[in-house]
Amino acid sequence: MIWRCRDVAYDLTDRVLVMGILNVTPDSFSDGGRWLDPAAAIARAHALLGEGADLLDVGAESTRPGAAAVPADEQWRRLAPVLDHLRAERPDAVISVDTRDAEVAERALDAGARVVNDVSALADPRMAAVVARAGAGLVLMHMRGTPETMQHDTRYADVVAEVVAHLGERQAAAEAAGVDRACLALDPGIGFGKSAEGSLTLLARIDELTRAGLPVLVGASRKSFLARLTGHDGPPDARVAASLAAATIAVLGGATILRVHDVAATVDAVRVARATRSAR
Ligand code: HH2
Repeated sequence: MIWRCRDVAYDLTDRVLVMGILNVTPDSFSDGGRWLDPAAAIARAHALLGEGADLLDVGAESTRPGAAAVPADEQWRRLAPVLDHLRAERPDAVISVDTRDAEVAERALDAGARVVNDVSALADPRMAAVVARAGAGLVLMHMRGTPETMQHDTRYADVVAEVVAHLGERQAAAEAAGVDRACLALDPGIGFGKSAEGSLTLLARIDELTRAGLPVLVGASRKSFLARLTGHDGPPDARVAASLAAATIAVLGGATILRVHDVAATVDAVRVARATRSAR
């Protein structure tokens, strides 16, 4: 299985990618404000790459429950110095931009990004064309509503069936707009309009998403459903062990891209999970 992101083609037949999270935001749920200063963000990017991140997901808009949209200009003001530095210092590093805005995606692709991570799965009508033109990788994530409204109703008749159907429809829309199937990855959107039980069910049945034959990305890192399970209601960075358990389960279920805050620890967990999968 190949995932094509411009000039980079990942063979995910026997490989799991670790995507390190870099939130250049004042308000992200886990690390808000820590990397808003460009110098701190750039240092963090180098650290994540040093820990073994295969790619970096750089975002300038928190999508935690209840968060309001950040205007494209403000997103770009936060992102530009970080992307410019990375392009100059680490042109080999694969950068994903976490945005719902085609304008931000376009600017980031012009600045060397190779992936667009769109948690709205093409809500912006220009997004597919922007991605297609660049031949970039595209992550299509399931979310019901917007970050502002998504937790209002988290009931589903069958959460897995709804997510699979929605992502299938979004995949078809992306392809119809010219995005190469080899560039697509699917994501169930853990915590996006889901109850804790819904997130757990999606993780438990992640193999049902892999049946589309596309790479599956899982973003469970430090999310609140893990705190519900462990009973620890401390800060999100106290959820590392629980996140590693979730990462391991995702890999055993066939996920091939993990979006995480704790890269070094996840790289080790992935090695064990992958070896176990191969030893079956
Ligand atoms: N989760 C978050 C943000 N972007 N993208 C994908 N594809 N999948 C996810 O699960 C996902 C995502 C939320 O996590 P984080 O970036 O740490 O927080 P915030 O949205 O508050 O910045």
